[in-house]
Amino acid sequence: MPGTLITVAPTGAETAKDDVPKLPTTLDELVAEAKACEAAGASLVHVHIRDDEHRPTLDPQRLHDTVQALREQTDLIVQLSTGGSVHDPLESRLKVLDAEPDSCSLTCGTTNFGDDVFLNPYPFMGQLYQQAQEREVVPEFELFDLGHVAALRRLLDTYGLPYGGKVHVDFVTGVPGGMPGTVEALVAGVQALPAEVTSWSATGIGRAHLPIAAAALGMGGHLRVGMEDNLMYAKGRPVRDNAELVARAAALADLMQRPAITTAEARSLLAVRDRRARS
Ligand code: KMH
Ligand code: ZN
Repeated sequence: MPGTLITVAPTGAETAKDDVPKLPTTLDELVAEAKACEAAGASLVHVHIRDDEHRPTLDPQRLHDTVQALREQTDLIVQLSTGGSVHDPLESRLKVLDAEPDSCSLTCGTTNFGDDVFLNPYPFMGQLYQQAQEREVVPEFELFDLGHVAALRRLLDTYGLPYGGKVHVDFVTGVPGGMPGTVEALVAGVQALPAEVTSWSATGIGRAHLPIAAAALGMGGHLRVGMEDNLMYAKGRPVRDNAELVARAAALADLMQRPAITTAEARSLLAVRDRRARS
């Protein structure tokens, strides 16, 4: 089995800074956290940004500055969320790629999201996918539900392969309204994947975090961890920072004899275009 790609999702859009002051919401906090996560074994960072009041935003200039700062100060693959928050309009989400990330998330269907709805109509997915192909941005297909696998298949059949020819998907399990964070649901999802898929990762929201990580490692999958998905390190013990979640994932991967891969190996696994400045 291959080594393990560790993705960190440090911030998300659904947790308030007031509730979790350790959440990295400023650019300085995000970059510092990203550096620590890279040192702990992460090779990809999934990014949501916040405004001066720590509220989720898709402000184009801020997105651009964030991509540049992460690219200058880390070697992580920079993946911007095109999901944003459940309140972001589709038009703003379609402008995210203007910031020229290495990768972008692309959710493969609408999902109930607690009391809200995370909207992803098929025409929006198609538009975003074609934009990613044209701009040579590698998508990570986010699968929140089994039906999303069918939508992914339709997308690949209709528009062909992503830039670089690799197809990487991420199972986001345990969202209230999506597929449960169980080993059974993950196995069903993996078994249904189209043949074009070259790599997959998985995350479990909240208490599903560790069982899903262990199952993914056992099945040859990769890992996503981070405070977007999990705010508790253990029962009664809040997460101190993202790096400790990455360090735990790396230790688990080591134990399973699938050590964390380097950023260079991750770039090759996902076939991202090299946008780093040459010196
Ligand atoms: N914040 C969720 C509504 C993504 O980043 O693409 C959507 C999300 C998925 O986090
Ligand atoms: Zn996200």
